[in-house]
Amino acid sequence: MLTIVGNGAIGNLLALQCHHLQFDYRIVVRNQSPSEIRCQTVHQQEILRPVYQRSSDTIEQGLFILPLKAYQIIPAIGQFKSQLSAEVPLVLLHNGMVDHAQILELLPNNPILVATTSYGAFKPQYDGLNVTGIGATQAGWLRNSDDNLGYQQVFEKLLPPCSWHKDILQILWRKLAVNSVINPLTAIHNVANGELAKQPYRSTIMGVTKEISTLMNAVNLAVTQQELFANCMAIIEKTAGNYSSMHQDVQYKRKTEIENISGYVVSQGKQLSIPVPFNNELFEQVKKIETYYL
Ligand code: KPL
Repeated sequence: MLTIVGNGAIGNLLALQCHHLQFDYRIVVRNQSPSEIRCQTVHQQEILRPVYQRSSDTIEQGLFILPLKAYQIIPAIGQFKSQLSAEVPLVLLHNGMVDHAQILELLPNNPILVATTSYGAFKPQYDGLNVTGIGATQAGWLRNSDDNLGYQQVFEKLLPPCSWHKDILQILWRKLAVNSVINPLTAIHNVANGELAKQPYRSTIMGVTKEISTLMNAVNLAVTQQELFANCMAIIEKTAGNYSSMHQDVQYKRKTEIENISGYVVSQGKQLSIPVPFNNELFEQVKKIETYYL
């Protein structure tokens, strides 16, 4: 049994995959949710009739997946903590960074898996799901227990191909660099990801990636600025036609994940006494945009 928290785009995509794989799943929701979801995947159109569960029931077994916005992760763990038995493995699936120390303290015994995916999905309307790109998933355990191989085999079928990493922090920081470049720049300039390949953005992308490589090296994560820069440019090219999640958040006047992306870089810069003016500037600009509508 898999429990999926919330019916965001990735939550619904996971439900659809469970349906295809004939995995027993529930989506935990607080509010009235659509009985049918019209799904447009890369290959076909289909109707998903999701299985829902009210948020008050106890969760005793199976993966407990949190495909949420980064700023919703810790409040959700606080909310479900008393309903989760200590053996239930959690899967944190989000953009940006969250405070892992706080999560490990909130849940002192549960196995915790962290994953990042490049699948593209959005909800064109309340009862719709558009899957815009088949991506790949990278995962690793923040806290493991000996008998989690079975869970690992289930998880890797959900958003394949899935690669496993002992040093998941390295992966999360590299994804953070991609998000720190693409998300704020596309939101501020109101452009699709591909526009960022143009010359005027180059010096900012160089600056943002230089600062993040310096921070990574300071916390003993081996990387070069050139690697981060090349990886960002490759993702810009690969997702050229897409609008980033932050661009969409701004367009629909929703809270963005800027605190967990550029904001995280800024807070690490302060903690390590490393100046991060490029990231700080992007952080301030997105915060300013948010103040117009939040
Ligand atoms: O993860 C993304 C996002 O939009 O949040 C990227 C990789 C930038 C793709 O758009």
